[in-house]
Amino acid sequence: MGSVNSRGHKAEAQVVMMGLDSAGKTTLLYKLKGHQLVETLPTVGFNVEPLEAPGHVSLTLWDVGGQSQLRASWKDHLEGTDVLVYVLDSTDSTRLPEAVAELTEVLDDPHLASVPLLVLANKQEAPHALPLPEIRARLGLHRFQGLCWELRGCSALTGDGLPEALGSLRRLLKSRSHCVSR
Ligand code: G3D
Repeated sequence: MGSVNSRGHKAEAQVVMMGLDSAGKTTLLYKLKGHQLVETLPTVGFNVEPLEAPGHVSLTLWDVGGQSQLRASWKDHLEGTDVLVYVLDSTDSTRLPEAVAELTEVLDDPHLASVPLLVLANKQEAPHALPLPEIRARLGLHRFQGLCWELRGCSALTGDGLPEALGSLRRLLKSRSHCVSR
């Protein structure tokens, strides 16, 4: 907490957003910032953006999966993370097991042991998107029941669910001092 983000604002919260490539992290970031949708390029390494939510929120984006060298470097940046946002592609049931395995691996990191988690099931507007209850079941995070995590459906494309996701983010930020180790 309290670091200076890429525009020189004092960040009040460090949010790390992770997910497999193509989950929609970059699109989400720009939608949350109220920007026009942009042609996205694959995220290489990480982006840091101040998010204009109440309080300056610094958002760092990481691709996870298939990049073992990068993983070694992003793990160094997890210290000081206030909330972890994990983005899933609801339309890609084939890669869901991979996404869940990566999330499980991420959550094993000691830097994230008591960091609240927001899972965003993105691309919910797509006709073949997996419904939220199915995603919840396939996440297998019931062992974290009662701990600080939430699952939300959203669409970075239409913006549906994003106000609720920001509400969850704020709630999780507030509750972070009460979160117990997973
Ligand atoms: P990443 O940053 O996680 O790698 P991107 O993902 O933001 O680059 O998005 C990957 C692709 O998913 C992009 O499509 C993007 O338009 C699409 N996408 C992102 N969010 C949504 C969403 O909510 N709904 C749908 N239907 N698509 C979404 P392309 O075609 O450029 O690869």
